[in-house]
Amino acid sequence: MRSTQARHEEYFSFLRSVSLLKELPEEKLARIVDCLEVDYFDKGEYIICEGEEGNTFFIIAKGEVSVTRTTEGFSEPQEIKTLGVGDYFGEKALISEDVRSANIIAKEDDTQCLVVDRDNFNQMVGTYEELQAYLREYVEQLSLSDERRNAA
Ligand code: WNU
Repeated sequence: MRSTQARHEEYFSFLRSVSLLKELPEEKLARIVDCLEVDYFDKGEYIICEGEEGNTFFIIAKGEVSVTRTTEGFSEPQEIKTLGVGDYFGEKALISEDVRSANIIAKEDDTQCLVVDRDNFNQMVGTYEELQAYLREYVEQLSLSDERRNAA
């Protein structure tokens, strides 16, 4: 059995490598590690379903996921992109206070995600204006590209 200490150090250094979090001070990052949950998904499993309510933010620690979304003119949701280790998702529902705007589907067995709940997400970004501004801008861009895709 791996010690709590070892687990803590492992996730701490992993989170430090995530570009979004690289500026966070040590104690902030350590707090996030304390509050993390790890979720495991098999290939084809839905991590997020479009249209559902969501209160969590995810960081991929292992594996790959596919992002798909309902698109005008297609009967099936269309793949927008794939994300891998160190990428994150689920920020949009939290920031826009809206339902999930896309599906996230595991592409591999034993895909692992670090899960941060809304309160801890708010604590994480809330005190950092740059981080907040960055994510808000990004989320706005996502809405625009969603519209563009549907108009195409
Ligand atoms: C896209 N349109 C929509 C991605 C991840 C993080 C950032 C892009 Cl900062 P949610 C579904 C999630 C959504 C996003 C993610 O899917 N997503 C997209 C798109 O073109 N969502 N509507 N690309 S990957 C991605 C930017 O995280 O958050 O809570 O759940 O709506």
